[in-house]
This record gives sequence, C-alpha cells and structure tokens, in this order.
Amino acid sequence: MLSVKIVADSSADMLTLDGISFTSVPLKIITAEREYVDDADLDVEGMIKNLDAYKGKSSTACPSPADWLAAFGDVERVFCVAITSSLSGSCNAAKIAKRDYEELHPDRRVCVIDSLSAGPELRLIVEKIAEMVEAGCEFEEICEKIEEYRKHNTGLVFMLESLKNLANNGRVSPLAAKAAGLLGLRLVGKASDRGTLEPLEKCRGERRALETLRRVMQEFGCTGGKLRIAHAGNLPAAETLQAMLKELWPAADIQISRCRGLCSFYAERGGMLIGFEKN
Ligand code: X90
Repeated sequence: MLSVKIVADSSADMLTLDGISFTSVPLKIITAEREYVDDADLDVEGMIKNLDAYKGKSSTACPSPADWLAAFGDVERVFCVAITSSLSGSCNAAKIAKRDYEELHPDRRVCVIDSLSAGPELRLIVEKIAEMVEAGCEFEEICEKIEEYRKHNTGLVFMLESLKNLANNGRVSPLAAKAAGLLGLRLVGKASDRGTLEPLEKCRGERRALETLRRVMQEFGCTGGKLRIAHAGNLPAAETLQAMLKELWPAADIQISRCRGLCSFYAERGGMLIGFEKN
C-alpha cells in the first residue's frame, strides 16, 4: 500500500481529519504590530478582538512553496487542496512544491486541487478524497474524479455583514465593495465559476438573509446531501439555518464549525459560509 496524505491550506478551517493522514498549512494574518499564524495554536476569538480594536492596516499572506513541501512529509502520494487561485497565491505555491517534490523523488506524486473556493467547499473536497482513498481508489483515478466532483457537484454560498477586509485587500471588485458598510444589510453571494466573489442579493436583516441563502442553494442545485456550514462567531445564525435546511431536507448531512483565522478575517464577525453538494 502506498502512503497517502491530504494537505489543505488553513482556508479549509480544518485542523484534523479522521482516518487518514492530514496536515493543515497555515496562511497568515498580518498587522503592523504582529503576525497571526492560522494554525492550531491560534486563538481565533482573541485575534478578532485585537483586530476590532486595531485601527491600522491589515493583510494576509499565503503559504510558501517551502511551507507546502514541509507539510508533505515523507509520503508517496499527496493531495493538496488550496483556496481559490483567483484570490490567493496559495495554489501556485502548492504547484511549485509539487514540481520540487516530484523532481526530488521521481517515484512520488502530488495532485494539486484548485478549489476555486474557500472554507467549507474545501472541506467537502477533502472529505471526498478521504472517502475515495478509504475505498481503495487509485491515485490517478482520484485526481480525475475529484476535479469532476469539485466542478459539478459542489458549491459555496456566503452571507457577509461587511466586506471591509476583502475590499481593503483588493479581493472584491469596487462594485461589490459598495455593498459593504451598509448598516443592517447582509450580502448574500456565491463563489463564481472563476473562483471569485459573486454578489447576489442584499438582504435587510438576518432572517431574510438566511431565507435567501436557502433559496439560492436550491437554485444552484442543492438537494440536501452533504452541507458544511462555517460561521465567523455566529453560531445562532448557523443553527437557525441548519434547522431551516432540515425542514426542507430532513435527511441532509449537516455539520457546523467555526471559521479559523483566515476565513474569520475575511468573512468578518457575523459572516457565514456554506459548502453544499449539488446534482
Ligand atoms: O493569499 C492570501 O493572502 C489569502 C487571500 C484570500 C482572500 C479571500 C478569502 C475569502 C474568505 C470570504 C467569503 C467567501 C468567498 C468565496 C470566494 C470564492 C471567505
């Protein structure tokens, strides 16, 4: 049996995975005063509190090729799952690490998956890879099938109360940024096919936003399979949404988790991301 490992960057909001070797490669959140490494040691709530009080500039940085390479360890087959290449250099760094690793070890293989998404859609991809590995699928077969799964069978929608950090760091178009800072409004949007933020609707109040989320998920082909919700300090909204989705799809497999550092920084307090399966 060839040794296998899954490596995802920290935008996946995952620290561990049951049943198969897994490593998270941290991105960083940077201010003039300090640097937050988005790993298991990060106190996410503490970081958010510090950032709320901090008035200066803040930004983020993706892992380097060396960071990815270090995470590969010493295994024969590696799957990398990276945040959208349209908004981050993480995927490109993983591709460089792949080239170096395969050059160094000609009998080893690395498969890099550009999620064209963030947060819980990466989790769905990671879980699907694990499922196929455990079912005994060949490496090449998984590489092919996971790209199909990502492209045709998963999606991401989100609800944001603020686009401040996304706009300040040039990660949304000026047009989308105009939706930011409007008091009491929530922006509901989705990850576009190109892996960028696509604003869909501005909603007044959280209840409306949650109803809009449920409706757009249906419009995008969600039929209540696996659903992964990641919230940025908004467990009540995540639980309300879970109940609403259960009404529609009683058998849906729904899990709620908290955003780690990178997604908390960009989704901001109150934000929520939902990765879903579609047909
Ligand atoms: O390389 C870096 O410094 C990281 C940059 C990441 C920028 C975008 C992060 C988005 C996080 C926000 C809502 C969902 C967006 C979906 C996009 C496809 C989450």
